[in-house]
Amino acid sequence: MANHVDAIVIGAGFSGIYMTYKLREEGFTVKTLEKAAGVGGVWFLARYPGARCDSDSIYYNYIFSEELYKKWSWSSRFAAQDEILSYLNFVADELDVKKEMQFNTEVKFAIWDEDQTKWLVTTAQGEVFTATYLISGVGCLSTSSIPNFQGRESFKGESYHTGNWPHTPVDLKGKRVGVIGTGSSGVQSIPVIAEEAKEVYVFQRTPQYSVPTRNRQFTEEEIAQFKEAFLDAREIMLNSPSGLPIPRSTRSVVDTPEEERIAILEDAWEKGGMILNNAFYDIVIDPKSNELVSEFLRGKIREKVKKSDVVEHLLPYYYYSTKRPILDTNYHDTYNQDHVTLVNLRQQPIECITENGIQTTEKEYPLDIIVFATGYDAMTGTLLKLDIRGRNGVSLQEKWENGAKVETYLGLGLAGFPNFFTITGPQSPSVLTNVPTAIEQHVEWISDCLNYLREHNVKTIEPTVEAEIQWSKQCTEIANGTLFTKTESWYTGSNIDGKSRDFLIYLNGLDNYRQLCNEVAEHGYKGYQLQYEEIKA
Ligand code: N01
Repeated sequence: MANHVDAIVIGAGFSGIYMTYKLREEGFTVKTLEKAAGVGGVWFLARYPGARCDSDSIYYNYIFSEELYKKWSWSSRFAAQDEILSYLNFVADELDVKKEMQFNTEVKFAIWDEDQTKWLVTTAQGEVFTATYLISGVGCLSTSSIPNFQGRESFKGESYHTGNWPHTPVDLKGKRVGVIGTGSSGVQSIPVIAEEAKEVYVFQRTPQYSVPTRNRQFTEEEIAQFKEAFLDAREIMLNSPSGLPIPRSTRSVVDTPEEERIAILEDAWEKGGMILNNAFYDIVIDPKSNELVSEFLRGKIREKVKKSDVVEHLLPYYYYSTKRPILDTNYHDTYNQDHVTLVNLRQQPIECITENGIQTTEKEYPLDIIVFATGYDAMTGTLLKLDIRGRNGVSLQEKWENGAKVETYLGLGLAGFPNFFTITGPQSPSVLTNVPTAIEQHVEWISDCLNYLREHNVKTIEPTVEAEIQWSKQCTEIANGTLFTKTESWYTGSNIDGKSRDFLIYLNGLDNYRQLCNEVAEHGYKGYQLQYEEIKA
């Protein structure tokens, strides 16, 4: 049949590239449909000034192949967006997967055909494909969100979202630029925008803790050393909770004597990167521990910001690390510059966007450019937009009650949606790990699963309702034992107006999760129901 393949993969980012390769190598036919004009996923789209990875580059890559790893050399400790995009193109070319990919093709609708036991996939461009398996590689942060500011359309200047930045340079020179939002994207972009713009206005709702990246260029010798140490580093990454070569910490903040605690925090601060938030095991568990670390980080902000009337507005008081930890280069120092103005939205909320700029309850800020660094409809946003319908035509929106009741099994599959898999889906470790490592684990598990189905003449696989309920309950219980659920963040869905609050990340670590997934497979896909092909006599 025309346009029929064994598997359709949605998205050509980190997930889609590896999934496509893996299945093709296992002898399955694959078609990968990607909305954008090239590979890269979020790294194709988020081209804002200062966009940079905040996992160490030497770990923010595929580790399944030593040969592939050794062919690529990162230029600096934290790679910029264009280098990561080049890397993903390099991998896609090395693995020769672009021939399985169709770009500028947006999946709009997918429905399970009960009679044919196939997925029927329709694109916005009007093409129809069928596939035995449907695999989502859409990522957790791929639907950018602009809050519904009144009057947004009336603004006469330019406006951009960090997650959907133009492919041609935006000229900021001599311009008055307003940035709304101080998450990772805002914090990375504000110092870079301030280097060029004439005036910068930062519209901040919640101040942020931040740790320096300590980014620097690598030397030839260092690159050679990383490559030499690859196998050892990979071993630790595969067995660590974060997917980084940082073993699980056994140290408690409160139980560590003050002098030693400060020395550990200072050392992590000097080293930069994600070391600090991984230095103790109880930062997101014990409020007292959290407060000690939070106060340490507030102290750093007080040291950096010289303007006494500004610094108080920049001090965060939420539990550190319960919003995604942020790394920065010169973020807080930027407020020492006279052309940078902090607007505290807790004191003067945005009333509307006008023709000329942003109107708060206190005044109008005239602007030439507005940058929306307002984040993403994370975890479920993109999946819910796709219009996926399982058995009996039931949509994902209906199953998940429009986000009010999200349940999955292992973040990998859904009851009522046969032969459907979600790479880094809700309730898997996903964004609380080094994401490429989590992606590899899912891709390999899915690929093994499809091999098993082929070898055992299994027609369909889907989680049982009971397994899904148990898994979801377990994820919620683990999350409720932490401070994560006590903070408003995109982790909990509270960044999107009207979105239900839920914590959709499995928090017991990638190491434990990997083991659980392996056990499920070893026990003949425990928690799934399998429907076998009828063998004709
Ligand atoms: O988005 P965010 P992001 N009025 O949701 C504010 C990944 N990432 O794009 O905190 C005013 O974190 C909102 O305020 P508040 C990374 O996982 C990775 O920055 O809700 N303000 C917040 O300040 C990251 O965590 C890299 O009070 C409003 C900001 O907008 C994730 O993407 C780089 C508002 C949104 O922050 C998302 O980061 C960049 C409103 N109505 C991103 N609504 C790497 O380096 C929202 N805000 C790998």
